[in-house]
Amino acid sequence: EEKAVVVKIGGMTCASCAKTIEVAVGSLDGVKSITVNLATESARIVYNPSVTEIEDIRKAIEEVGYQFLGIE
Ligand code: 9UX
Repeated sequence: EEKAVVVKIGGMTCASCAKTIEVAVGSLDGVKSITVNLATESARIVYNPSVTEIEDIRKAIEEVGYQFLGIE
């Protein structure tokens, strides 16, 4: 089963920031895809909630230095 969420992210100022988040979250088990949108400061993430919880995604974003601002 897959779930799609849009997460608001703070602290991104360039395309490299977006790429860093894509790699960090995209490498988590259970994350099928992530598309970061710098302009809207958000990311659309498709994942399997029985493998990776939203809490794990929050931690991955914070570990690389950005803010998890909640689910849209
Ligand atoms: Mo470049 Mo984005 O240092 O923080 S990765 S601005």
